[in-house]
Amino acid sequence: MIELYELAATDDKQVFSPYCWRIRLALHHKGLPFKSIPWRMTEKDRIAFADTERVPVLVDGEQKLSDSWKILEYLDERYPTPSLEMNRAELRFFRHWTEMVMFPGMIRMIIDEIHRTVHEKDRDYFRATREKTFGMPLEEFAANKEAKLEEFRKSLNPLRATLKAFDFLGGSQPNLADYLVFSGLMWARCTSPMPLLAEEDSVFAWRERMLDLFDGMARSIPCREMN
Ligand SMILES: N[C@@H](CCC(=O)N[C@@H](CS)C(=O)NCC(=O)O)C(=O)O
Repeated sequence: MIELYELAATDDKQVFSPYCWRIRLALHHKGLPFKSIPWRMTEKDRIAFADTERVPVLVDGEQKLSDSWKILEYLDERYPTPSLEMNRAELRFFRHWTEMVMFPGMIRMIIDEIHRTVHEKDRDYFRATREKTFGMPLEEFAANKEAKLEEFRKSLNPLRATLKAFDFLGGSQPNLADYLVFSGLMWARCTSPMPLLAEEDSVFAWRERMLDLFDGMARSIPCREMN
């Protein structure tokens, strides 16, 4: 069976990495059963066999793959039906939009909460590496959440406008665009108590539909969000 190494909190079931969520959703989309292997950031030795220090890592027989992007390409080539249904240029846009606009907009509100969520053995490592990256204490980086929330919600306007006309970014059914964006929202939902979406928002309604997919798979994951 396919094995997926995923970043987990103290609870093995609380998987929260947006990069791992992409793969988890793609596997469900393709109806491929897999075994989730919970992993923590300080367990580099456990994924060294795939020549990486980061998850996701996917093991499929002889194949040992890292990097969410390479894994998605592999899955669509090896298991073409049902397809993830996007052409490569569209896909690239959604990847870059999530990684360059959405994730940076979110991390400035949730990084202190991610620190509370990670497994206790990862906490010092997480603080040290992220404070080095951002050049300031996590709490300072995450200050003024309310003002940032307004800005973040505005950044979702293109998504909002699209979801007023379609149930999913893929049209009547979800495709990889939906999974890429939803994975980012799962990152926040699993790690932060602050609701990022207002209940009357069309993005909220879409997220509800995404939470219902695959028999409520994403809804069943332990989360910290309060709505
Ligand atoms: N470009 C990589 C990024 C993967 C990544 O950054 N994974 C994080 C989890 S969200 C990780 O493993 N971090 C370990 C660390 O920071 O040491 C991908 O798309 O797979």
